[in-house]
Amino acid sequence: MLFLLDYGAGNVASLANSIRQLGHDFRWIETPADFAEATSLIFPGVGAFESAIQHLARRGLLEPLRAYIASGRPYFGICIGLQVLFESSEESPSAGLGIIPCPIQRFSNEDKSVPHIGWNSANLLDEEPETVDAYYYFVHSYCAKYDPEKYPEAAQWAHTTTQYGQEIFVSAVRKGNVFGTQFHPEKSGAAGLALINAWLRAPDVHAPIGPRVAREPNPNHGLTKRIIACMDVRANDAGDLVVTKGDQYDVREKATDVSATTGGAVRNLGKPVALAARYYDAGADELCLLNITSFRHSPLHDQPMLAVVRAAAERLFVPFTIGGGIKDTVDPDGTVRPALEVASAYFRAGADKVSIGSEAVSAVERLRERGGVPDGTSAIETIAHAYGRQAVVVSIDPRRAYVDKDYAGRHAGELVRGPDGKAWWYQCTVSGGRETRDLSVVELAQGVDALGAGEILLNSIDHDGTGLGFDLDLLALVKRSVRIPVVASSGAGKAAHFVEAFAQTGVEAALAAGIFHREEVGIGEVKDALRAAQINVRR
Ligand code: 1PR
Repeated sequence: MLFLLDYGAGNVASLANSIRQLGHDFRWIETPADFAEATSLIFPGVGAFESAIQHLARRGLLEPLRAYIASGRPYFGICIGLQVLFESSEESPSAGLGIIPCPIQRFSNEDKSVPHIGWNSANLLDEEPETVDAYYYFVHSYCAKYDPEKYPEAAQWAHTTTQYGQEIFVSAVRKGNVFGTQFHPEKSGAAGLALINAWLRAPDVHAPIGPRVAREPNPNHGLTKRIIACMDVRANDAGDLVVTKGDQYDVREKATDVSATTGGAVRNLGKPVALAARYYDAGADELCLLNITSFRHSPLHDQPMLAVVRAAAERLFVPFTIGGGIKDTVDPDGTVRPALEVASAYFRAGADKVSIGSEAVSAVERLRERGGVPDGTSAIETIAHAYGRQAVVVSIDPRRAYVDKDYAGRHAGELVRGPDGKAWWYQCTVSGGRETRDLSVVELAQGVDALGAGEILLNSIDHDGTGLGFDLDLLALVKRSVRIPVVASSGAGKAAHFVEAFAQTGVEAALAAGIFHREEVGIGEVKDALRAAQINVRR
């Protein structure tokens, strides 16, 4: 019987969905005794190394896991499920299982953004010449460096390697009964499903291992730029959850451009799960669902939204982010729900990342009041501690604040000047742009980086829905202010806009909504334009 090990933190729903999709049965390891019944085992560890080890130890599963692997029965570890095989991690004071004698180390952010998020190639070591296996989805800040001179025994375990920046790391291990991937096959589309299927069919095939020699990094790594489709979701006036889309965040139909019967109604562009499935089939690298009116309700009472996430997770085998209302909330009956609990509900339903908006602004305001010293209580910190920083996206909704040409106020150092002589700074807003704060986008971006966010989703209220292109000044400003990946958002009107965003600002991903919903531009068309401009994208 195949068993899955769920240590209680992280999205294991995706792997369960993939296995069901492939037509296999499985059971969950619930007690130490269950290991005895397992004839094969997958450990889909998502999250942070420290929480994983502590959860396993607390539930008495760590030693049975070690004994299971030593018994020679097939084991497949994913992400943290691979990392626990190693002796230690810079992420944690707890020791790993020590099966592979090598530490897990943090990527250097000298030459690149960390975490490493996105689709990268895995290169097989036992093929001649080293062949690219396929593109898989990675999301991690720590890795096992591939270094046969320093860690010769560990290098014997390496099955594939991957290059990020100028670092080469072990992206899959295979030896005896043990297989493990740093990437997430359950989130890697058709290539990932094929890999899981191959292991399920022959979990104990032992590949021969050839000699391991040091490899020189290529001038360019294989990480691709990501194209993300975003769905803003809210209840329409009939109470159904629909995908909507605003112009500069106004999602209601204008009385002038529609019939008198729909004027003023919430714009309805389709059903969230059906649209998400369409984007998955069209080759979207990621999807994003934003519950744009969640600030009005307690999201844990927002069962329709959780149901949407569950249904989408059954159909999507690429990562997806859920945003809106990720903050400490109080239920109508007075029950306090910490942000971590809200996020956990979404992760359990199948989301891979949560996106925090308004609460991130408050957290950075509090951080500034404390002179830049984090206190560990913000939603960003608590969720990143439990699930790893790569699971925490911060969605920023800035708006241009125009000032006189002789402005000398607090934000004078961050002014951007347009060709027409106008000057502005980018001011942060909350509650979908309804309120502004005396906080600039640079202060917010650097603050959330310091608090432990893994990625920034950078909207622009000025450009949203205009089709005029991304706000390149804004993207460049934020990109050079932080060391975490930045996702460009708002304003895409044609494929060339994606090319200019990547080429001119170096952002890691670009997101669009309106043009995809209205089928004006396809995801394939965007990728063709990027490929023609020599920008690496996943096929
Ligand atoms: O504050 O944590 O509850 O999160 C609320 C989330 O909802 C935030 O991520 C915020 O950006 C989003 N949101 C709130 N109100 C709106 C609105 O439109 N009225 N949508 C809203 C934000 C921007 C993007 C949009 C891009 C691309 N929408 O999601 O998809 O601008 O659009 P385009 O390609 O058509 O130009 P919290």
